[in-house]
Amino acid sequence: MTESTQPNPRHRLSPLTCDAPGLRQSIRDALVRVVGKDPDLATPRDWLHAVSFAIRERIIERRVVTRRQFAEEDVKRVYYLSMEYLIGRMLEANLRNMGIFEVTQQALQDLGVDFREIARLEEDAALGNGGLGRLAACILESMATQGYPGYGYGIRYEYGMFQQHIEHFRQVEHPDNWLRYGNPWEFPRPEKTFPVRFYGYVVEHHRPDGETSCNWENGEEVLAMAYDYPTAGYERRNVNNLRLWAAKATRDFDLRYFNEGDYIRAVADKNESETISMVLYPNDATAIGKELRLKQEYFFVSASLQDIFDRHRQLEYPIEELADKAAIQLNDTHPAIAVAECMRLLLDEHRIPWDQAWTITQNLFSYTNHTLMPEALETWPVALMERVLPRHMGIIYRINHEFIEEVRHRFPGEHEFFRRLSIIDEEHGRRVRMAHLAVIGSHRVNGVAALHTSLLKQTLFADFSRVWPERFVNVTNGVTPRLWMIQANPGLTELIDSRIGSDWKFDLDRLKQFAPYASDEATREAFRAVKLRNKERLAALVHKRTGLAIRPDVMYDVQIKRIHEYKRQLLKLLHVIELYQRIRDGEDVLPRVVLFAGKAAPGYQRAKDIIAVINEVADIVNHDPAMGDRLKCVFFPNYEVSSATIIIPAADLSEQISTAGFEASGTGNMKLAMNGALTIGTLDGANIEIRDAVGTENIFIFGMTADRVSAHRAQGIPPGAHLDSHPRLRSMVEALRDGFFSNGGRHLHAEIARYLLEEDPFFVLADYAAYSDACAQADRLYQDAEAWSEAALLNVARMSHFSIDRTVREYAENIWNVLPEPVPPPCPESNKN
Ligand code: B1H
Repeated sequence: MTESTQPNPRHRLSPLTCDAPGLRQSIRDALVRVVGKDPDLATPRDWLHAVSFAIRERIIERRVVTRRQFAEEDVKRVYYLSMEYLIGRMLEANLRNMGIFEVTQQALQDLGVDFREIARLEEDAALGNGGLGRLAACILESMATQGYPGYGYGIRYEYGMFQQHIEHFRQVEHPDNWLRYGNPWEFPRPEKTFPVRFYGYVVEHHRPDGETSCNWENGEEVLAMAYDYPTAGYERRNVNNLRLWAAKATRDFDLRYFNEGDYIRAVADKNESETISMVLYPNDATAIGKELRLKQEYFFVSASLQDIFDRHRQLEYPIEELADKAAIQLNDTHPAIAVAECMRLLLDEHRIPWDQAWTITQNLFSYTNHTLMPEALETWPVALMERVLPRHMGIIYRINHEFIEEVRHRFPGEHEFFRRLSIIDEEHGRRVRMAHLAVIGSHRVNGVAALHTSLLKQTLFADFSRVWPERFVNVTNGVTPRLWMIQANPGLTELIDSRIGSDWKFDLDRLKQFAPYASDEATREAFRAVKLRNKERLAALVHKRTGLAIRPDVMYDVQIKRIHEYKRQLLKLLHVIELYQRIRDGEDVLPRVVLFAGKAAPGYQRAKDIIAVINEVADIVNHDPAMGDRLKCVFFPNYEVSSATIIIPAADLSEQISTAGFEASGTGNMKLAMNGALTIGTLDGANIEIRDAVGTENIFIFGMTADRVSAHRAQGIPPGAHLDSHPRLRSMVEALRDGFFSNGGRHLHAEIARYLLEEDPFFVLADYAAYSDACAQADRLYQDAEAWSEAALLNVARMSHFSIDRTVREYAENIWNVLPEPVPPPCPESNKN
């Protein structure tokens, strides 16, 4: 596939029809001709695949149109490099964005097939851990919706995020073999392969122009093969491409053994190089220093950059203009080796002098930081980098040298400062700091919420921000309203449409027009009816997944996110224990369902213990007759995008209770507020901006601020001291310690109590009293159904700032310098449905 700018007139496209008869025909044809099944014998999964193939034909058609227009119009392209894309199911999202959801349901019904029944058979594409991966998926969708020429690049993991089972209260990980039944949404491109080298050595050549160029020789080569996932913008306009790379053994690699006559070994060994794209590392917000991970990072970066350079060449642009025609966004430091790889390609392949290559590289790249947590900051041992990527290590040394020379000149004599700025950390056994490489190699660095960006400038990148204050900018995260409102919450969507029309779907700012309806009694009543239906839908799913029956007519209080100490699931669990004790003491307590969901990294023992304790407490609470249906505690297993679309619209209260200063942004907080859940949260991440948007009276803010947290840490108060002024808290922690809730895991409960009393690194006990008060405040407001509904509706109407479209526009205008290039909609004859 070349990037031709001259469409051949004989290659005119005649779009497929999107009316019910046309779709019906396509689905039946796909069932027989692509899936290969007699309709009389087809299983629900066969129908799922048939409809998916019928839809993908229509999407790829729009992709061809989009690509042609980009080529004709000479657009600047954006390349988003991310190790993670948490996409979820594709059928319904594609149908809705193609504007053919209802008509396809109709076509299926005509064929005697129930859409819901087949749609739930689709596996989630779970190629990500959490917020960072979901953000990448939202950004791609928004770039397509708004017409930005955006390309996603990542890895086609054979196994995505593990499937979480709960056995004997504990998390057990099962492999996520998501491609088992094949994947109708992908277009394999066996002709699109690039070699990626590892190991070997560097041979230097001194060139006549005084520059030295290098050849990286020997070592091993792996092939990266492209799989394309077309990504449809809302209302069938632009279709962009997500290109995921899979590792394939090269033929050369096999040949070594063939020559030795060991045919069987040659074929069997293919496996080894193909392990590179085998599995997603399931560590959210934690770096892992494994060689395979470094190889994954370089593998997809090298293939992506070769592809980007190739496209630039095919479009016949001079290499010197690369940064005028392309922008590359690094999603955290995971693809930061791209800075060195870009330099390698410019220096060694294109023979560009260093200084010119460096200017191009800096203009090309920008970097998003997603966390300040020290354990998430990637550093690689110099020795490992030297062995796996010897040429890149050389380039990194030179980048570092030139950089330190520059600052030496500007800040003479500040040796301590240079040491802190260096890409090489000399103190922990010589390591390459990837964040430093990313900052030095980019023209812009952004944090993902206002507080996070300001902390970045004060802490992690304080030194860099002295060197380049203008380089650091904030771009607050957002979420796509197409998935998180329109698809997830059709009831709310219909209610909004009935009041303000449907323009808000294209421009979330128009949602503001919905605000006056918060004081309209009929709208509030309709809102409560929608919530109730959403709760019934969730209750049915909870029953199916856990066997537990929950009432739909009580407050749904949810904490749904990765399990992590800093996110403080233990704070919520203590509140469950408080409510339990109060009910046992005969107090009148507002009935509620507390729902937790989230995965723990398999190697993160504390997080796994937290899951076990939640499940054991839940088991006691749920089976105690004294609770009389007033308190249910649910651990919803295997939280993923598709379950989030059911849980979020049913929630009343959104738990965003991280220790202030630790959650870079959060995006679940946005999804929940948009769906009319009230937030109970700390002044952390985007919570602060959510408060500013919805109004302090429509959110429950509590606890220490980030500044207070630092001061409190400095004071060194023993955590147990917080029990002295709070007898209830004492009895709760003691119940835990003494194994009141334990079901065989007595030791575990005692250990969690000890951890809180003696360590409590995230100040659960210090914040408990404030948290409990905020919960009580929420309960009081909930008892006034009208006041609660009003606040909930104001949350919905005032969340427009958190549309991912606003986020993407900020990147486009302030960082990428690209313009949208919307493709005209298909001609009306082919558009009827
Ligand atoms: C976020 C990560 C992350 N921050 C390392 N950092 C990973 C770091 O596999 N790894 O090595 C994986 C993920 N993820 C999250 O990004 C933040 O915690 C959220 O606060 C934020 O909303 C989200 C999107 O910006």
